[in-house]
Amino acid sequence: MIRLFETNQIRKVQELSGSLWTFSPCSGEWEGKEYPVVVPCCWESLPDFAAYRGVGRFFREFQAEGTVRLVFQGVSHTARVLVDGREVGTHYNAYTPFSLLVENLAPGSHRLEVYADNRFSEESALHVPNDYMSYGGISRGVTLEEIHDAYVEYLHAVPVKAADGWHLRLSVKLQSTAAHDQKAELTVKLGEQICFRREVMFPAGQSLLVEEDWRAGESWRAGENGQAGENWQAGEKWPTGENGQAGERVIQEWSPESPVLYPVTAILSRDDVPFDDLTEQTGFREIRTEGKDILLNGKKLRIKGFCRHEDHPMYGCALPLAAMEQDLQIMKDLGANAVRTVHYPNDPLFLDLCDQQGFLVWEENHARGLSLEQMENPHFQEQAEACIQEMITAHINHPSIIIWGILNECASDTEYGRDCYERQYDLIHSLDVSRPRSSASCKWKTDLCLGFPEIISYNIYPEWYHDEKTGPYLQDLYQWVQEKSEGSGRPFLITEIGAGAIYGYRTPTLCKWSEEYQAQALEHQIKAVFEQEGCSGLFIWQFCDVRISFEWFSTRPRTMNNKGVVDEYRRRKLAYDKVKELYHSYGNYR
Ligand code: ADA
Repeated sequence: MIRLFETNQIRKVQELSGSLWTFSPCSGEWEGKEYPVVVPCCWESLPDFAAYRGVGRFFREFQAEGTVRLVFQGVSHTARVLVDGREVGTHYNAYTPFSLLVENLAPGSHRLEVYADNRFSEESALHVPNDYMSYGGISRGVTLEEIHDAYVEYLHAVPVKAADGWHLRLSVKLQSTAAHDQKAELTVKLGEQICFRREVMFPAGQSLLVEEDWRAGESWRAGENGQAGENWQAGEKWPTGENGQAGERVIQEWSPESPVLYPVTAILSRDDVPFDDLTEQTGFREIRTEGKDILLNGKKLRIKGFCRHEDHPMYGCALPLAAMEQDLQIMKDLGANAVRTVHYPNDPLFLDLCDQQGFLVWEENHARGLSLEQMENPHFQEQAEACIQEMITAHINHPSIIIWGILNECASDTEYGRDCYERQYDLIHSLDVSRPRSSASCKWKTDLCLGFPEIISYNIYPEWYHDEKTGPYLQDLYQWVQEKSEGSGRPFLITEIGAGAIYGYRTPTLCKWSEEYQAQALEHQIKAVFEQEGCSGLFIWQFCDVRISFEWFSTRPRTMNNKGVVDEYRRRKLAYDKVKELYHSYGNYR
């Protein structure tokens, strides 16, 4: 399963994941041996490969003819893709999607091979030995699409609240695969309501961006026959007028309390015969900052969040839908309303779950704790920026995403680092101005980048890495930010706070690593953050214990990051009930 809704009614799409492939390691003791695996799959899930770092080959057959588009939601971390033995493309970064066009396939069976590489090297500036695991494999879904001589590459529908009601800023990227110029009709619909229809001219083999501002106003009319489209997801009856004809409806806002989603579809046709389409979902909600507040639909938001890695002892980073939903259920049970996708863009299925269930998301590009030297890697800028580009292009429609983050705990205290932050913030704005931007800093009062983002965010660990009391420590930082830094007057968030505990380690000595100590530290930390005037909330570090790179063993018992409120099997630690009580005692708004 790739998405929670049907993305295409006309374009033929075949899912290649969710089925058996063959995996074969390319080095080591078992080189060349073949294993059946169900993709998505991290090879660490296989008994012999729990610690394999290298290249792995995944292959299977598929039936197709003509031009096809292969879409990979994520291969960890570097992919080389071959069809019938011929290389058709490569991609770097486990956490962003990519697609490849393969033309002129003869009718019949073809072989798809994916070489996934999870080694660390200078070529990989973002996947480095780190406080989380860089798994190996095809970690997210794969599809095969049948393409005609032109197709919709993406459809962006960004809601904007204006004085005259809701607007949708629509951008449709079209791609021609033909050797000659051609014409087609492009229609974009919200549900069954046509937003616009227009003739488009494709220069041979080129792409085309069609943009339109569609005004929904306060109300709008449903389709002529009064029916909802087949993709209608809002879970409610489509409005019909008195005689069963089209009815009037008021746009319903998306919010945590009422996460209403609307399907948006782009259709390409010729002589009224449709030949390609793409459906996305949107939610009408407004997220912006005003003074020191983050406003969701005009209300002052209180974030009660968790940092969550995509990590599971049985699946590595390739979590199946059921495991994703279980994580969401646990976070909701804990009283949380938000998740931070540390430290990379997430699987679209998880974001779909958040959209559907009104769970707020801070999504960030892939980077964790890179030093100045690591940021000076010649590949760093290009890889980090490609990640932003791919993240926003793929995820801009998710109403659950309310903040774009960049460069967690990187060298924001250096001049070179500052240039990188500025470029990346600018890049986000060139792609999406509808959401505030931020970065989780650990640079205390030496951060040079606080003038760029709309929201100032800090990772702090009082009562864990040092023993200062959280209240005064936070107050001191907050005052410095508001009175002496370039971030003065902006919203302030705690993007990490927490303490470690080894599941099952109980002791009345209240020493660090015990469940008792973690529960006490989190109680102090959460209360201090919520009591800090002007602070918009926090993301607890972290949701569950996660595996880390072996190189990080020295400060990490079990070579795990043990700051989860649940352990890696999602078993509750003592802190669970304390966090639950505190999170439930504060509402979504301040
Ligand atoms: C940092 C970092 C996290 C994690 C955490 C910790 O703030 O952003 O990825 O490493 O510290 O556990 O120390």
